[in-house]
Amino acid sequence: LPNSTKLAVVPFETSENASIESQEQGFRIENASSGEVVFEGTLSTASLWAPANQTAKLADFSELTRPGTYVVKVDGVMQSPSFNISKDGFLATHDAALKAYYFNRAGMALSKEYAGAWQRQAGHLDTDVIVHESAASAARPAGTVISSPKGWYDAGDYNKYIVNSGISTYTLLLAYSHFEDFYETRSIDIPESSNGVPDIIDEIMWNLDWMETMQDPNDGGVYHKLTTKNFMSAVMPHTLTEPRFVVQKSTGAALNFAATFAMASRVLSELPTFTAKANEYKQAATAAYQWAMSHPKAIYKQPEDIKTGEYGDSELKGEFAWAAAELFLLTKDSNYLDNFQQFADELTTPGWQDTMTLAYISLLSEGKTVMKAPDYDVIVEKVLEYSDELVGLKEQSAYGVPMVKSDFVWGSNSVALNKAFVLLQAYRHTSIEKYKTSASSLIDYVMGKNPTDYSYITGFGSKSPMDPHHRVSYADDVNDPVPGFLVGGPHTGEQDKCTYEGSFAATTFLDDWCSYSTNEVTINWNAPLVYTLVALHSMQ
Ligand code: G3I
Ligand code: 9MR
Repeated sequence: LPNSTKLAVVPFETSENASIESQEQGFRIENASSGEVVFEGTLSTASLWAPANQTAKLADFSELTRPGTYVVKVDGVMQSPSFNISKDGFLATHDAALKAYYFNRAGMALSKEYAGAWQRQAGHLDTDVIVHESAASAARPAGTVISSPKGWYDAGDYNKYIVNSGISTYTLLLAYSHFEDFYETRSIDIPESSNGVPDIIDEIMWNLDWMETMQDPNDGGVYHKLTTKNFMSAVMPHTLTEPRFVVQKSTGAALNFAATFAMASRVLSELPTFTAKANEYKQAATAAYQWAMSHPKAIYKQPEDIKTGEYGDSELKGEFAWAAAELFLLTKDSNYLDNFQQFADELTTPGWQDTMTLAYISLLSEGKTVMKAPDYDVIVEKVLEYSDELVGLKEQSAYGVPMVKSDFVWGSNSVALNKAFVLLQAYRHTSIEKYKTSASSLIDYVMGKNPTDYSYITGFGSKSPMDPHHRVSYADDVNDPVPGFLVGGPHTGEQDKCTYEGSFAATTFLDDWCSYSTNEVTINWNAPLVYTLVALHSMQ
């Protein structure tokens, strides 16, 4: 973006470039087509970025604000691919990141009109889903058939999981609620685009409709997931007919559900078309919360015959805090605020397993008028304290990015973007530039300013994943993967036993179907991508 901080990372081997290191090294920015030099500067001193075990210098060309297409050059060392400076630079990526949810819809045929080359038949209608014995109750004994259609496929696999559906849907709802004006008119070209409802809400409804069916109306409990017994092979969804099950009601699922539906009720109550839904969701959220309070230790335990994604979590303080905070904001009932305060703890980077910070984010955004000043001040203080910690990490980083070794877990790219997500809350609240700058360093990172040179978003950038672990992308006959998906990113776990080239935290990445630990996609990783892009675009 024209006014953003602009940094290029110039990596080099100390031994090979000894002469370069000993002198002040210049860089320049050239117009990509004419070669005209539009900016000249000096590289920073070299330092080590531990996650990649790489020595790097930074080229700061923030002062260049003129829109255009450019390259960075350092004589004898490197020339970058071309890149644009443009006020609309993030729009196409944003739209694709949101549309990725449409591409992952279960139970719907994707027509050529909206899906283009990635058109496909409907898969998994999920109108006959079996209650697994782990989920049996008096009202719904094992083998009972329920209908649980729609929703988004989780990821590269075709199952649907409540726990990470919660944070995904929440983050998109927050994007809508913070940038309503943008979404009022923004079309991503989906079948509902002309129905008078913002497209992001239409897309969210596709998943909420599914999630709602995962609640047992008899007791308010929520099934952990809807799944086949095993992961299926990589074929198109409509060819698969193996039975699907709803599995065990869990405390984690109930709380994620309660938080998401409380938030959805609050946001939708402001849209006239959704008055009835908003009321329905309020009941659903309340019932799920009550179920969780009376079943606080129903930790999900994978039944022996179920082998798909576990999303297991035994530490649920953050989930309790988040659900309580959302129910407080919805109902203004101070008992919920007391519950939040009872569970409240330190902030961490949000993720499907770590939802504590989501409670703070919602309270920061909506709590000012309904909380006592000292209580609200604590929320502000905590968010800023955590954000300052991230800014500090960025300032110490040779890559100019608040990512340290321990951030490189399965889904490291979503760690990066969820950090951006938190930093953007600090920026919205204070308008202090350093928070936005740090957030934008993280979008730069996933878009290619990283040691693999990959833009980790399918379809975007000069080098982006071509073989993500995404069954549709693998099985269809289109060369390009379905666009707009953030892949998981590097880490050294190697759970899939593929052969990796890089061997450090930030370099162990493989653009191959084989690599589900670094090159899969999932709905909860795309959500902070959508949020970060719309936020940086709108707040530039
Ligand atoms: O949280 C711990 C951290 O404390 C510890 O230091 C670190 C060291 O390894 O591990 C962290 O836990 C990791 C956890 O993700 C949280 O990030 C686990 O090692 C890691 O194995 C785990 O990976 C999860 C993976 O499933 C395997 O269970 C991913 O988060 C999760 O996104 C992924 O989800 C899968 C679904 O199961 C199936 N569908 C696709 C989806 C995406 O790949
Ligand atoms: O495709 C599965 C992916 O969605 C999961 O994230 C991953 C880890 O749970 O597992 C993948 O499935 C693999 C399975 O675990 C082992 N056999 C190979 C499967 C991939 O083809």
